[in-house]
Amino acid sequence: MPFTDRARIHVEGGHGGGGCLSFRREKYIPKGGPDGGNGGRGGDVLLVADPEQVDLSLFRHAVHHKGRPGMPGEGQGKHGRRGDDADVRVPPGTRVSRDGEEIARLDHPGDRVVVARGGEGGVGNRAFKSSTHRTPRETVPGMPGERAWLTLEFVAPVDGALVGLPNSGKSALLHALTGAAATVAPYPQSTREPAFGPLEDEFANLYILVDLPGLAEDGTPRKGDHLLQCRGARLLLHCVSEEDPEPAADRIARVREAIAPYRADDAVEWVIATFSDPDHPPAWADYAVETELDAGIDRLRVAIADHLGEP
Ligand SMILES: Nc1nc2c(ncn2[C@@H]2O[C@H](COP(=O)(O)OP(=O)(O)O)[C@@H](O)[C@H]2O)c(=O)[nH]1
Ligand SMILES: [Mg+2]
Repeated sequence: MPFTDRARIHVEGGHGGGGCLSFRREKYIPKGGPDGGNGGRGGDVLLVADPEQVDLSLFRHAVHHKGRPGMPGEGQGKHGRRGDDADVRVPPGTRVSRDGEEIARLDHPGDRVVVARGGEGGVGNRAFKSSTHRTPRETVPGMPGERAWLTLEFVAPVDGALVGLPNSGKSALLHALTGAAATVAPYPQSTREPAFGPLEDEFANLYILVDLPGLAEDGTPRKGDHLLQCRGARLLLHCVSEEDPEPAADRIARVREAIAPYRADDAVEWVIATFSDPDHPPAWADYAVETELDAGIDRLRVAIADHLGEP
């Protein structure tokens, strides 16, 4: 299943159970009083942050989520049971919006939020009895639950993100830094999926890096890009190939513009020259690597860990 960081789901609270119309029937008592009970409330739909979920791919097929209906009231004054809630499990790091407005964030495991309330249960005829109204026949039906279309957005908990144009050496660098196997190939757009890799420092601290292949050659986001994942990163490693004949400044500007809407405002960006010589980095770069020769990788790894390890 491809990595999924956006989903649309429909949620609907359970219908409230109906109020009951009933009169007591007992032997030798011809006209028993009203005894219809109330209906139970419908179940709510909740989103629950569950660390076992790693993305939103479940919701490619599971679109509709409903609370269970409340049970109707019964005779002998019995109230209907409340409908069960529907717990919809999302990965921690999920934001929820409705009509373009954020309504909830589930950042930590166990966070939960009601997104559609179940309908109120109805009222049975017993509740309408009074000294002047001894045989009420009125009842109130159960109410429908709330419904809504919601947009879910998931940002994976990463520390750093590798961004850049196709063929700028992102996947090769992720592999060199973390050992994670992202597809490395000498043709653009060979990878469509973000790849995650753990960078380990000398104290066995782990920092998660993600390779984001979302940009096209011209710097525009491609369909199915996962640039949203930039938002989680505190450090952006902007890979720029020194082999490319187009001026680096132009390419750098293009990528910055493309990721601007997604990146966290306080994220730090480093320009990493790839296909380069770590001993003679170009003026426009913060770091330089020659990934094929494993040159400059250790220095960069230490710098990344130092930066991310700062409180
Ligand atoms: N010589 C050299 N080749 C590299 C370097 N970085 C990447 N490559 C090669 O360039 C091609 C594209 O790299 P890749 O990591 O797939 O680029 P991506 O599209 O940004 O992920 C692959 O064949 C890599 O092996 C580098 O620093 N030096
Ligand atoms: Mg790649």
